[in-house]
Amino acid sequence: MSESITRRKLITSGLVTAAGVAGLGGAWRIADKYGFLAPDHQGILGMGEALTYGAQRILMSRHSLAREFDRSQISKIIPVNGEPPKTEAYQRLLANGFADWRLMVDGLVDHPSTFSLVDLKRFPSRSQITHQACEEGWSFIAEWSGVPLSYVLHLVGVRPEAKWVVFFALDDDWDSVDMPEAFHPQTLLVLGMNGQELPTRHGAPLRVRVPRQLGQKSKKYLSRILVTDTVKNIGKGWGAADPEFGYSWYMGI
Ligand SMILES: Nc1nc2c(c(=O)[nH]1)N[C@H]1C(S)=C(S)[C@@H](COP(=O)(O)O)O[C@H]1N2
Ligand SMILES: [Mo]
Repeated sequence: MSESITRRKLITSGLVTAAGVAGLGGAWRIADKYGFLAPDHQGILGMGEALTYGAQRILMSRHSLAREFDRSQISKIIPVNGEPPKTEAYQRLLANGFADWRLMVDGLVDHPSTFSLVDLKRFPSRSQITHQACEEGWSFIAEWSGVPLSYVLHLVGVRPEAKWVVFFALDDDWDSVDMPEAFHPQTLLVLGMNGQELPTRHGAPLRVRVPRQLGQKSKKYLSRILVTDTVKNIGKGWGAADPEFGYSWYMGI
């Protein structure tokens, strides 16, 4: 039955119609087949999350850009969410100016690699002034500079079967994005903020900025980037730590 609903039909008539035609279970399999299923879907009960993610992925171009602002619009007051990791390991890295820190990039790539801060600073850099909104209700505009994630992904050579890019942080937080988000031109590995080195509390030595999603997705204190075709074996298998605390995996705005 699912074969009678083509990708084109799914896009023109929508997932909800597909659910009507094929039943929820059928719509499910179709959404999964075409990559519209968020990793935290949790079966039929999580249909709402899947529909939000699927619908946005259909309606918004995969290449739509987050708004960029002028220097004059940069916020004077910049809030912070959370404290830098208190672990001894992080404190030691910090004390040494992150000279011993490495970013590991591995998984479904041709050349698993580790990069130092010096390596990353030599790569082509881009700056963007974007809005970061926290789910708690505050937000700010800042200038972020760094290396497009796509540059690093091209360097290590992502295999065709890869579906997700997972970020691991030094405070044990973790999260993931799909391939359109990972290769999106505004998805940045951030080394600097408002013309300065990235401040400790904003994620030094390296954070990611995913400006088309809520601040939660922009993980700080990165240590590893894993390219994979499944997130089922990480944590509870919901694509990020946040869904374990009741948030959705997809944070599109
Ligand atoms: N590693 C890590 N990254 C994180 C968080 C965190 O607790 N740990 N908090 C997230 C949340 S909820 C938000 S809103 C933003 C806040 O970024 P800021 O502290 O630079 O304002 O960072 C995100 N990245
Ligand atoms: Mo947040």
